[in-house]
Amino acid sequence: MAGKKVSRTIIHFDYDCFYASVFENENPALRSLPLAVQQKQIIVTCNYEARRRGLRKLQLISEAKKIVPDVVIVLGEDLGRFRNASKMLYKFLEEFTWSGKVEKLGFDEVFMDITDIVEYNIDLLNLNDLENSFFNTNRTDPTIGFAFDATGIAGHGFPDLHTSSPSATPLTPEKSDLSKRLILGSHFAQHLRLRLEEEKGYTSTVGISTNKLLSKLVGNLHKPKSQTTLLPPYYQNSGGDSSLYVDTAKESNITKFLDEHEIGKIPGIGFKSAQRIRDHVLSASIGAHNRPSNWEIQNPLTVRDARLFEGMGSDLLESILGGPGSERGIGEKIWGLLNGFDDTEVKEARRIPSQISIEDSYVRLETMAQVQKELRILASSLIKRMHIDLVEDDEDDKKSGITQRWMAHPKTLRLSTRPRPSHADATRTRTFNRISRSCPMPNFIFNLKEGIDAIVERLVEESLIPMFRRLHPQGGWNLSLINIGVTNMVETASDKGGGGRDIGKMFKGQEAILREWKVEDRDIPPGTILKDSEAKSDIIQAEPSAGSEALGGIITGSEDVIYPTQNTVDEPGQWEEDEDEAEDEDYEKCCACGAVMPGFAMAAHERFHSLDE
Ligand code: TTP
Ligand code: MG
Repeated sequence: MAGKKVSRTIIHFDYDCFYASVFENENPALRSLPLAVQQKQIIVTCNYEARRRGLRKLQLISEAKKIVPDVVIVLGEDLGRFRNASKMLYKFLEEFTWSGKVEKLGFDEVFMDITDIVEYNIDLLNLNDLENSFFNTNRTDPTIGFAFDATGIAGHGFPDLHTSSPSATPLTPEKSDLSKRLILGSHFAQHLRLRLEEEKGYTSTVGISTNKLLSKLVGNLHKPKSQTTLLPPYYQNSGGDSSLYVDTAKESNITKFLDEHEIGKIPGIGFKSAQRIRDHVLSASIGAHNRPSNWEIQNPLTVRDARLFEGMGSDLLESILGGPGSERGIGEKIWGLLNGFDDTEVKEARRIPSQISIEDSYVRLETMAQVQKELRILASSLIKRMHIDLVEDDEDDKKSGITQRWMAHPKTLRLSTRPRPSHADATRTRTFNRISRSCPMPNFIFNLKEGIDAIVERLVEESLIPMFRRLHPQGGWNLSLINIGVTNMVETASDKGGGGRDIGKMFKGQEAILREWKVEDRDIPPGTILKDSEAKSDIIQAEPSAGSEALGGIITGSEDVIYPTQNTVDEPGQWEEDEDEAEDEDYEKCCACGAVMPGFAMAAHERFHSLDE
């Protein structure tokens, strides 16, 4: 361990058959039945009773009914219940951290950095009586916590101590600081898992290690209702001299564990990057001529084969993956991931989302009347969502009659669309680009006295339609998606009694502040109001995004088909690199996770990947 920083203890939660569990918690009678959650014609997930009887995720409803005729099917198009459950569970876990470092990935995964709690409890260990240890979960009350046996880990380990060679020594706290941290981390993880099950009714699968990458991956080894700790020895350096990864790799369980994975399964290595690495490494041995399309996808490449390929390292990866538009330092980053190195922090829990956006996809949207109608629907959802996420009760202000206040003001309004390419430029790889326009947020949106309908009407007429016209100055468009979002959040002062906290006060005296939010009929030049992170995505910009045109194939009749899956897209999961790829006619492979499903299910699946709060 040549790392500069103290090694962290990170745990990763993945709730078991999440959507199905949400329904089971609403109606416990469902627990003992085979239960499947439907979106479109697909089972997006099913409970373990259904899995035991042969059903699986992303199966066609028609197939599922053949296999388990008495399967209970519930509709999962309304994402509200999943979002709420996800938030509730996240808040529950957050209560247990001291650092506040709890990060959601999508609806059903959570990372926690428990380094501080674990360190604190290591100091409390009585090395003479490890079997009767007590884990203190509350610094201010030494009686709160749980008893545990600190002579070994809770749950499974990798390598599996029961099946590996006799030379594999059990993990004991005497061995190293890392051993202690992992033992304590595993017991704390188990405690959280059981509390989550007992108090909230959700089972989960957990991974325990020293970074996000490893904890997420190692958890997958034992599902469901289980946990796995990646056992020492760990050898890796902290970056910089990347040649050391290979030198010390031999005895490391990190390498042993990662080496068996296909490179596309490593979070952080996107679909296209994985394809390029496969292409490079496999071409060298097989030869590049006459390869069918999708050749790289069908030819897996393990982390080991990539890592040990001649000349492999940051520089070679940079030459394979770098270039215009690529992330800076991509070679070094990916080389780190192949060696189990990931120094990304678990982000602190946010009270306020960094953006809120609502979108819907369409078979075809090609008249202004249709667009206007859709903008109204989306704007209404957006404003309701803003009220839920950004407005709180203001206990202090009962006298003035204003009982609510904005916790944050988004300063930018953004409209994005995804036009379909015309037939002439539609290609087999079907890359769809989003285009966007942004403008400062109009201040009437913050009015809490006026009804939502009136605000929606003004927003559509005064902001969204003018933005839309500038985004599509010429006719002849045909849209597959519209997204409206608010970004650039500015938190209002949280000290009670501070000025400028609610809109009533602002309307009275804060012209200067409001001026900033006034709508002007112009685009924001890059770098003025937007922060760096937003500047990247706000001005007209192309974002590659997975294709959904296969939807058109199964929906006939009205051309103005609106899907009931209108969606809140808050912060996209950070490990997704969405690029587009079409497989054969009936089935498509997801660019982000590799799941294969009928083409028409891809749009819903794509939105699933962009779910987050
Ligand atoms: P997963 O964690 O992939 O699945 P899961 O939690 O249902 O099952 P597991 O026990 O194997 O972890 O996804 C989380 C939820 O996201 C899942 O319950 C349903 C939803 N989902 C979609 O809506 N569309 C999809 O394509 C997939 C894969 C999942
Ligand atoms: Mg899950």
